Amino acid sequence: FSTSNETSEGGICFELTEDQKSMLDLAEKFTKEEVMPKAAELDRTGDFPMEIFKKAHELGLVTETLPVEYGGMGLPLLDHCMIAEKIAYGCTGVGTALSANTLGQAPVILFGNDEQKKDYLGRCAAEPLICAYAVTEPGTGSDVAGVRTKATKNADGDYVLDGQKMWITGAGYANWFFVLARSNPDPKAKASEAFTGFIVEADTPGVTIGRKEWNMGQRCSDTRGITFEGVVVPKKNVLVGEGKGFRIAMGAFDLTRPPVASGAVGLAQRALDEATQYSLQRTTFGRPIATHQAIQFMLADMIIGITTSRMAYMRAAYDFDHGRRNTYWASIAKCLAGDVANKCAADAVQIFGGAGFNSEYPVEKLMRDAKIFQIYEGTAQIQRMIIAREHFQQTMG
Ligand code: CS8
Ligand code: FAD
Repeated sequence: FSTSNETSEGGICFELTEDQKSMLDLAEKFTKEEVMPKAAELDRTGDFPMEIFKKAHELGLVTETLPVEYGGMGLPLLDHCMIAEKIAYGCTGVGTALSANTLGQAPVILFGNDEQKKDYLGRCAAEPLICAYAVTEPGTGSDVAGVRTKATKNADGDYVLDGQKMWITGAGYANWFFVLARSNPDPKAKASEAFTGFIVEADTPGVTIGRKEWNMGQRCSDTRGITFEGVVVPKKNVLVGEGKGFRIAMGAFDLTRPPVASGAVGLAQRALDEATQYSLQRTTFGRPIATHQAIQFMLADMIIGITTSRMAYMRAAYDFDHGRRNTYWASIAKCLAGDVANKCAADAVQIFGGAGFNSEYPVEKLMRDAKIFQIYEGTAQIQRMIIAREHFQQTMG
């Protein structure tokens, strides 16, 4: 990633560059024209937003994080986060369907060799292809070291995968997967040495994709289980080397938690805007509800949450773009933005009163869509656990 948003003196700079402004204008226009008009229908049907994905690909709105040498735009993570916020404003179901590609690509962007990047990132840049990140299993989610999918070496030095994955975003449409598997059966082996990360072609014999899961919200985003039975993966598709998978899986989160946070901010901003408009129109006791202090305070709390979580994701992305380990800020941003999005959506429903509980109005969907931001990419509890660990590490050296 290249860097931007630095003053020549190296101080703090909150100004956007002209390139960033025009990219964000493009993302906003795209959201208004392509995402918002279709969001309610996609929520009802649960259909995967493939047409939207294809248009976004044409405009460079899903390839911006890919390095230039492999056909992408090589934009900083900060830019990707701000674009993701714009799209999430329109619909976080669409936002997740589009952004999940970055999660699938992250292990390859960060740890792939030239040949792997050329093939797997190159094809995503050239064509509107979906890829997915397959780590979670039916028996383990928060505890990644509990992954049981097995990788065994065969006589040719290739690997054979057996196991099951669950809740994998984009699995039904993916062209390839990042898969984390246990390659060292010794239960005493350290997590940082026991797992291997693989790139797996979706059409490899033995890969079976499960049914689409019908979730509470973000319904047009595709979520499925995957079964691996005797799936042979060539050794050239191992990322970095045997035993390096856990760190790869963790490193990917450092890249993807900031944009997940920015997606949550997009949803929270939408909740604020909807609630503000409604509060100006709806009258009770002879005046707009916007004039009641209780309503104003709810709006003010939304604003406080949105602006601070926006700054947190920007800081997390900025550190990443400057080559600094951003685990601490990525978890702060993801945790704060997830909680803020849920509070904002719930308060927007409150401000709408009875209409807020009804599916004809937009805020009911926002509340359903918000919940997942406290669960996926590491739950709110796991983010707090990471923040506390990083805090003690920094404190104790
Ligand atoms: O298990 C870890 C964790 O992060 N759990 C949460 C799991 C999670 O977030 N899952 C998300 C799945 S993907 C998803 O939901 C997609 S949503 C749809 C797409 C949306 C897009 C819009 C944990 C709890 C942090 C780790 O727990 P432990 O087992 O206790 O491991 P540790 O002892 O902390 O670490 C073991 C070794 O790994 C090294 N490590 C840890 N973190 C990092 C980072 N970078 C590099 N290395 C790391 N961040 C650590 O140093 C340890 O190495 P040692 O060699 O042992 O010292
Ligand atoms: P569990 O780990 O069983 O946790 C259950 C509860 O216990 C949670 O509240 C959790 O916070 C709490 N808890 C667990 N451990 C602790 C602890 N040590 N201290 C305190 N509380 C704790 N995964 C992928 O790999 N790829 C994807 O693309 C993907 N997409 C997803 C999309 C959706 C819509 C969903 C629902 C999930 C997705 N996931 C994906 C999985 C997601 O990351 C996990 O669901 C999540 O990490 C939590 O894991 P779990 O469901 O197993 O819950």
